[in-house]
Amino acid sequence: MQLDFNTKSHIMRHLFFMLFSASLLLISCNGKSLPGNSLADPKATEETKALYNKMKLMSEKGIMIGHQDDLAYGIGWIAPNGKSDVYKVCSDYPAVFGWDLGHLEMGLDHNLDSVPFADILKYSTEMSAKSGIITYSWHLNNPITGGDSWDVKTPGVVASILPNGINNAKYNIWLDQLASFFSKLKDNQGKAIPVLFRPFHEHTGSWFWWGKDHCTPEEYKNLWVYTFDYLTKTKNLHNLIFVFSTAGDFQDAEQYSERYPGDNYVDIIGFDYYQGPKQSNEEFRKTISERIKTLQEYATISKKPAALTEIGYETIPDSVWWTQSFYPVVKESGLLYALFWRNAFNRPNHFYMPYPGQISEQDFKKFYSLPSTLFLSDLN
Ligand code: BMA
Repeated sequence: MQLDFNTKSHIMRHLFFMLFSASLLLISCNGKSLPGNSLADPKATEETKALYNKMKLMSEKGIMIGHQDDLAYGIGWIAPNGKSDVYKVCSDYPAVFGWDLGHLEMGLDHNLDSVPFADILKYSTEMSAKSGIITYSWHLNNPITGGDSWDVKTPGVVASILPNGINNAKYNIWLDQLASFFSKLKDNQGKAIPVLFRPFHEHTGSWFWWGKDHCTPEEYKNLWVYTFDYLTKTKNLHNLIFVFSTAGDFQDAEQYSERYPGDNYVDIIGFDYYQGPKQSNEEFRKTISERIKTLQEYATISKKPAALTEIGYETIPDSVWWTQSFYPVVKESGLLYALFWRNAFNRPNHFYMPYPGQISEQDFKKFYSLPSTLFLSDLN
């Protein structure tokens, strides 16, 4: 077929654009090749740096699969009478273990989902010794009302805990409680265990007191920087990898980063996203793919690796969701990990991972066998 000059130059432009986009994608997928992407904490321990680098290297092999509260409870069991729904289905543990520190600030023994902090410490130590990645979120109470994270009736909560705010001293005590927990994370040689810390998440929504409608972007950023400085400088903790995570409601990179505190305070960027009960698989794939694309654009700008910091489809009502809906959107995404939310023992139909007999069990086994889905045994 003869091509005229205009058509050829159009094809050349197209090819050039494709090559250019592909190289951008490669750069953003390959944490290693990004310049200046060391940890935000300049005093981070060698083990913390090693973990961060390992996570980025692993993302070249595939995506690490995580589960919230995996070892504490599941469908029909609570520890010590049972273990990991993920293990029961595929005879391997998740690569990433999520835990929540909500209520630690109150000096309580159990977190807001009834998991003893002593157990969280034990599981974190055990699993990091097996190369598992530990990540903590923090559904902290409302320091003004004493209500929970979802208590958004009183305005000005964030401002009240910042320096010169009436609750600043209280917030410092809360951070002391958190720091005391973090300082107990020690390996068998007495070295600090590196962990991911993801505070003040989903702040682009307004359901938590630190959310969009309850503080200004400046106040949110100040809160983040204050927390970072307090833990790393005042408390001298150098085993933390800081994860910034929005809700899944942003339209572009500008909106995504409106409350981003700065490259010197963040190590990993991400967002939380769930397939809704009325959302079709097609709609889910389309929306989440767009969000991941935007996230990776910002990953390139900020030179930070990216992750799906919370994800799932409650009750997994689709028997082939893992291989047909979730896998296609993440398989070439370059994301570090995807953390699936908890299999609640105390809330019927609040689960995000299969368990024996659940309708997506067989599909999850196929998903597990794919070379680019990474579980605990892939990390050694
Ligand atoms: C939410 C739900 C709640 C839980 C909270 C913190 O998404 O799972 O039941 O208390 O996370 O883990």
